[in-house]
Amino acid sequence: MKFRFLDIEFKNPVILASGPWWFGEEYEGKINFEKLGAITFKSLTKEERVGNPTPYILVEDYVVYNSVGLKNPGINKFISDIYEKFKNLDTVLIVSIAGHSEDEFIENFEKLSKLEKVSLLELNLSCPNVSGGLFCFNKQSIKYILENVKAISKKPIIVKFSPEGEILPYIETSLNYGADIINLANSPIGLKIDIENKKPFFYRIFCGYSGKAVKPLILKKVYETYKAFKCPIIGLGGIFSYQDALEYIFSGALFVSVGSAIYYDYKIPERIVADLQNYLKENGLKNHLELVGIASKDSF
Ligand code: RRO
Repeated sequence: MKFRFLDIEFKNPVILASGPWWFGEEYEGKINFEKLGAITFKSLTKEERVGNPTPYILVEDYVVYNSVGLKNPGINKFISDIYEKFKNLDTVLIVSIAGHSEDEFIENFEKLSKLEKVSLLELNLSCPNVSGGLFCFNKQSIKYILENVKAISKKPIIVKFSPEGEILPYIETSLNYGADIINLANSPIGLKIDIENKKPFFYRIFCGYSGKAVKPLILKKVYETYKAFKCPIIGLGGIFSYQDALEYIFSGALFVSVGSAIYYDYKIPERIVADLQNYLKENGLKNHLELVGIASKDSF
């Protein structure tokens, strides 16, 4: 199932998404990270952030709501503690970068790109739970950040988008300024009402939501993006099984990323790897590459 892309060897196309597993904590010894194609740490900012007033997360049958607000230990602590713990794992490491300003993104990128075992850097331009987090809808911000980070390092860059609205023009800008991979997508923004208290459930009122319910919305974005640009895409949203993963791959995703599914069963990412492997074997394929975008070809 392994393949090379951007000079990096991936064991398989299954990525552990940024966010739900934080920095390991509760999942160490449960998720076998080395079975996965890559793992992405939760987004980092220059300074530690405590996040939004709790609750952070609510899990329902088909939706996971979150209002975490970029809670993270800050870059220095990540480098001294967390990176040290993970750096010798036999899987591809991806860091996710956030910031309150364009310049903070660049500063954070500069530090994180120096970490030898970090193979790819993801610019999270689409945090739904902090004010001003949606840099992905501002072409000037995209251009400024990408021009600067491209000048700092040759490591491949992922740009993570919101799935809401007309995103193709912003994806085009990202690709024009050197984005290597487009991540589709971050959590759309929704609302949860607490009917006992007759109030919004989360302190910031609106929240990100993910889980099974978001798959059709994001699959459409993957399909449209692949058709328009034939660019490398990470599909993320509602992937709970190898069948979900195949829908994304057939629509144009080169990678599939598993996020909040782990709140239901932390073995799901590994199960998807094993089931994809069986599917490829049964179909006489060495890896998934020739399946990418197969459903978006102009066949009808
Ligand atoms: O921390 C969060 O609230 C958060 C982030 Br940074 C993000 O990118 N996506 C999300 O759903 N939550």
